[in-house]
Amino acid sequence: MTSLFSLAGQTALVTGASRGLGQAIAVALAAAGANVICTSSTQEGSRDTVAKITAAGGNASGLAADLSNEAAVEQLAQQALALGPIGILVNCGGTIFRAPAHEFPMQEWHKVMAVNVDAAFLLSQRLGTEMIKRQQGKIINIASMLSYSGGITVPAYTASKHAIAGVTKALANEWAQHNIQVNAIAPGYFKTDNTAALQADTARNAAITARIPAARWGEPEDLAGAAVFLASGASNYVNGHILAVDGGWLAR
Ligand code: GCO
Ligand code: CA
Repeated sequence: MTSLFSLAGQTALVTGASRGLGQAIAVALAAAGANVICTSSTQEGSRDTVAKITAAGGNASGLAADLSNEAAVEQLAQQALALGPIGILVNCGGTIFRAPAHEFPMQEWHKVMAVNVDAAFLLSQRLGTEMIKRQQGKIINIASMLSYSGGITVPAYTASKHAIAGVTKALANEWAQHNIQVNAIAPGYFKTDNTAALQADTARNAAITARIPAARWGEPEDLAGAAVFLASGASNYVNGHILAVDGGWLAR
């Protein structure tokens, strides 16, 4: 059973690995035996994550790319592929911008879509092409509770998270025949930088906590099991699924 979940001998690329959910996922995949390429927007970004993995006896390295820049994403894909076959891609890098819809700046709209959707699609396409040649691969996208509902003053983020859920299913449909499993994790409300504004807002914090059946916010480590499952052979017949890890939020 342990071997079913083992990632030994695999290389994983995790975007947004400098902190928060991406860091926890990178650490979890490394603990399951993967060699993890941690990417972040700056050179220093993934240092902390690489150090954590190395200190725990795992293997990791870092690459930098601004996911809002298509040419940089293309370059990241080529740099990563030059390091050897990549069997696992986790598209975790994301951004959020908060403003009411009637005054939402289009520049921010395009940036959110570029990072949360375009970069994930382009990396999936480039790494997926190599996975098709090897007839093996795992792609994990990070969806959201806002893949299901509209959110409050985060229209671009909501659009991007509905879109990434669709991309997950579209790629799963095309690539399942190549033994590539494309799935997503939909985190509930987690204590990360993304939700800092919500945690700090006493009323919203209380409202959010009140509707989580588990009665607490998620900690990044709560994603470890789902990430390892979807990256491993244990999920070889799971395709196009969006796995909510939300303390029951969607069930309420
Ligand atoms: C919000 C939050 C969400 C969370 C998360 C929920 O404004 O409602 O920031 O976007 O970050 O994605 O799953
Ligand atoms: Ca937004």
